[in-house]
Amino acid sequence: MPILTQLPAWRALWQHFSRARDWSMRELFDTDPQRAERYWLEQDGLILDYSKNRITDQTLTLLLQLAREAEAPERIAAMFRGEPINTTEHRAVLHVALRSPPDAPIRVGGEDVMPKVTRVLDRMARFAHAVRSGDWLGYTHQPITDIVSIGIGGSDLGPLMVCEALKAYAHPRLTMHFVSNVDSSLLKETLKRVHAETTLFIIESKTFTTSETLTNAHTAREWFLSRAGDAGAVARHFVAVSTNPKAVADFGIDPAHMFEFWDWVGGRYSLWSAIGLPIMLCLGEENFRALLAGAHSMDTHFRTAPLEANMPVLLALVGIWYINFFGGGSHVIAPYDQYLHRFPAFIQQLDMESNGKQRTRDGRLVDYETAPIIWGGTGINGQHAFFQLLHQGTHIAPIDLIASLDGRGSLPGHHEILLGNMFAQAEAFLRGKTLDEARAELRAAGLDEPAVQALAPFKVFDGNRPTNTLLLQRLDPRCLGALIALYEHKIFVQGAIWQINSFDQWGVELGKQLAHTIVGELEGSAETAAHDSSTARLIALYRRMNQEKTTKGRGKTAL
Ligand code: G6Q
Repeated sequence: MPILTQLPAWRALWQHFSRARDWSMRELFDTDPQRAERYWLEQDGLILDYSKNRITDQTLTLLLQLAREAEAPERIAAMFRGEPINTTEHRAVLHVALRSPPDAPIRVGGEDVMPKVTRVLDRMARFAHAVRSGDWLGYTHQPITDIVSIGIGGSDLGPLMVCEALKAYAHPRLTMHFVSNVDSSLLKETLKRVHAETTLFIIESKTFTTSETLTNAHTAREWFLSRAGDAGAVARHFVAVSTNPKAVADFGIDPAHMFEFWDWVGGRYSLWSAIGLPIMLCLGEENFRALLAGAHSMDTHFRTAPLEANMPVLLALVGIWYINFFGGGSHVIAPYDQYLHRFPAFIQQLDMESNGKQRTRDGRLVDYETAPIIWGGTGINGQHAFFQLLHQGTHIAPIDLIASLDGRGSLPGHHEILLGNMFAQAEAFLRGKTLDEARAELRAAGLDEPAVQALAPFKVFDGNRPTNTLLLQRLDPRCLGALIALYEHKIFVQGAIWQINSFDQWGVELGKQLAHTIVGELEGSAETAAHDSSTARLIALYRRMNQEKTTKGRGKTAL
């Protein structure tokens, strides 16, 4: 495997950076009228304007050379061939198979996985149709009105984000609820709003061993049984999505009511699999298939387009330019669309869990930055909050501004204000405001000269702050599918260049192990293990408090 920092392109980029660090984007635009046209790409209903970055043609040439020397194209091909590129878990990485047409075989260890992908998708569609049409009845023969999805992390964020993003397409009778946090307040508040007779619970867990999900699922089942009074009714109200049929059966769900997926689907890449069942229930088969089709179209573009016209590759490379050369440690996702309000959280997991690593695939410690810190929120709200730092803070974070062009579903006048703000912000991040401009503005506002001189420095904006503008033709299932796949592949290309495995998550596994020991100690069922003095004190405090509560008769409440 090549060593990244010894690649000729890496070294050439450092030399190039010694000049590029002082470039002004204002000047780059002033001296190159074709810039916006050149750094513009349209694909699968998405438009990417990446002109407001501190790049030139030469920067891009060198970054593309870096991608080739780091063997990113070989990694991309290996993923699509179904090779076990998740090396620490010895697994293929084939979320792309889940949205692939059924007639093109994709093999994992010699087996064509497409027949089973198609089989599960068809089962999901039949089930979704039965629930949505009202044919699927609860134990008192009433149609389902509420769906409670219980899962966490990758088994929650994707379906939640998509159901929110495509709410405009939701079934009018079905209300979606997502329970992830084991803090019982979330489940309690959810159960207050639903009725056992008309609620369907979907237990979503790849492993079916995750304690948060199983605890919530057990509590939900107790709540249900306390109302239905008949264990036979569970079958009409609980289904599972998992790769682990034995654990599902042990929980008490008939495997006939389990929707399967496979170990070559990573949790954070699983919304396209049976984990997307809440999405299919909410939006219907046709819209779910449109979501898959949009993603597949982006997959085909990613696999076949030349690197220099490849949207995920270009986004990845521009990101690398800041992370590794300018030293930008964070990246902002700012959708100007309320329906996309969970998109930043979804991308946060996708990126930080995939590329938050410090060892290369062959076990060496990296000596360069990897995943940035991903953060953000809806852009228009952000303008009234964290954008201050983005304009005048000391920390420079590239920003993805995302919106849909089509304002037809919007109330009169709203969409223009929304997009007007987004375009204006992008322009302000690019141009900034010089001291002279600030002074002129204050004079024009009628301030006297001493006041102008005193205030003007505070009104200076450096500008030169990078943004990508990403426009969706409209926020529909197809465009959203393409948008999600765009980020999945961008993240993969960055991981490939950094020589890391983007598909394991040992940091997440650690949390699962650590909690296991201490939970036993808090419950009082296990002896206290050797801990540092701070942890031991916290455990002791909890135990003492908990004993006091029980003595005073203020123990745990039932639902
Ligand atoms: C995703 C992660 C993680 C995982 C959850 C839930 O890529 O591995 O977020 O999805 O920990 O795991 P289960 O689906 O096994 O319950």
